[in-house]
Amino acid sequence: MYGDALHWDKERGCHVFGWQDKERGVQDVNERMEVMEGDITTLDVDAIVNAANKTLLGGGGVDGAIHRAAGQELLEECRGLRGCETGQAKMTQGYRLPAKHVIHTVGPVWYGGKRNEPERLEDCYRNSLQLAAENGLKTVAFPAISTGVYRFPADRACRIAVDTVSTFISEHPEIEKVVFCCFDANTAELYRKALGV
Ligand code: AR6
Repeated sequence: MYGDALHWDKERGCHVFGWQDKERGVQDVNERMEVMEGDITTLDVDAIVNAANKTLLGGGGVDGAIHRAAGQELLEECRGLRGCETGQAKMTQGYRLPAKHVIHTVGPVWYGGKRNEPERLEDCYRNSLQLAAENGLKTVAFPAISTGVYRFPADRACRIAVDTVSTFISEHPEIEKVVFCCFDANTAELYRKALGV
């Protein structure tokens, strides 16, 4: 049996992956994507992705939660990055987070879909994974970028996330696992629908 699902480690107080069958080799793309409901700051993965704003200096939602959990040093490193354009991604260390790195990406604000919002959202997922791959990272967790304060319709955003991630990882077997970490049951259900599980 393949026992690599995320589970809660009581002693460490974070979510970790279980045993992995190295003999199994490259897996099916669908098996390399996982939906979970919870707080992304609790995940022990190579990188969690932050749905940031262009300043990269923190904010509300998942951005606020990540900065609070990682501590002041994250903000200090972010200051040196001098912001980020919509659809682009930049990486920092994870500091006090169980995750080793944070990949900060800036999702598009939804203005009705006529300002290339879907393309910019695709860019967020692709550029974040590109950065992960370039740095030898194997496990990455995403929040539902742009679906909160930035108002991108969640069903469409989830489909874009799943399509873009599956295309990327099918071409990059070195990315072992991508987690879609949802803060609510409704979003998790939309991801399951998009994944057909
Ligand atoms: N773990 C996982 N998902 C979370 C968490 C968490 N701890 N907290 C919230 N979410 P949002 P956006 C979900 O608003 O729409 C910030 O102020 C949330 O339920 O965080 O890209 C930034 O600085 C929703 O499903 O990001 C920007 O200014 C998803 O994360 C702006 O918000 C994204 O919601 C970015 O807006």
